[in-house]
Amino acid sequence: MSTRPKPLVIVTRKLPDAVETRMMELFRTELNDSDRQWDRAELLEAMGRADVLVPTVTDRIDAECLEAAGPGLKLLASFGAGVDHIDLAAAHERGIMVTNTPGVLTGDTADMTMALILSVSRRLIEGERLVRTGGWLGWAPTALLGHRIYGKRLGIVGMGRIGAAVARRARGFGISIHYHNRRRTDPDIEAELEATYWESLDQMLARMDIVSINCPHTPATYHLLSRRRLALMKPHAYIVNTSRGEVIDEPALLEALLAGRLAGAALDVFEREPAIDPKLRELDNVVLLPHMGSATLEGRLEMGERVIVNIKAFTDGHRPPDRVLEQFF
Ligand code: 8YV
Repeated sequence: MSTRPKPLVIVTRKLPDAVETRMMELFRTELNDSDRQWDRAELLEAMGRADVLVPTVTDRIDAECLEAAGPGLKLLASFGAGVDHIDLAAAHERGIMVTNTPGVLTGDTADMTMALILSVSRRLIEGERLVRTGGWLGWAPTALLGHRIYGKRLGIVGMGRIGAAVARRARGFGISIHYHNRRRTDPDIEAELEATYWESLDQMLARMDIVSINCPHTPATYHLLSRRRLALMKPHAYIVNTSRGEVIDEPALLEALLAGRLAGAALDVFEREPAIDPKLRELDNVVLLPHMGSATLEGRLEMGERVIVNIKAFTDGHRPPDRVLEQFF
């Protein structure tokens, strides 16, 4: 029997019970039962003690935070696919590995993207609010008319795993697929999706009926949908974001919506979550969700499994499968 002490794994937020229980069995684990988001001092304190930290999107692990890492901290096993809350360069400089949970939230996030496309184009939230508030006086031929999505053009910004999953679903709704990506995607996938590649994002935006943001937030994609680019979109177009708020210049988007230069927006993510401009909340042609694109129990369990696999591989001296390499970002 090995007497090697188990590594101290500190989890910053409440995870599903099954995930936490397995972590307790495998590692020396500290949980956050209250799920209260830690303040900076609490996060730094945990960084100083942990061998492995399991952060989420709500923990900002920047260079200053990484300065507080104790000598034992060797792995940030993030619970989530996006890693823009972690300063990857600073982590790697300190010899701290970063892992994430890719793949397991692809379908759920793509489903939510379709739900948002339908919600904004078919005015679901407005209709629901009307019924719920008792304001519905009965059917009328011209009440709550939305727009048909069949036959429309969808421009996907970022054709990675989630972008392709959105495309597959959208095809089932009779939508034609267009995309912009740093690199043109595999010809087989392009053929399967009958997708049109646009090297120029500007050219694509000017021609789409619906635009879906599916790229990660990196220094290169910050405000990719800038004021100038939003102005290229057609006034009847909808924009949907299930990626990261920072990819869209949010004040510029609000201005475009207020000026009627866009038909609507459906947003699951925001630039300064959970803060949202009150003016955005007043608009009827905007659907607002609280960052719940991947929020299924099944997905959260699978994310937890990925985190455990990554920690276990690392502590057993193997290479964790979901290492995030700095050069990808
Ligand atoms: C997660 C997400 O819920 O994984 C991501 O990148 O944006 C979300 O779907 C969240 O990040 C968990 O940390």
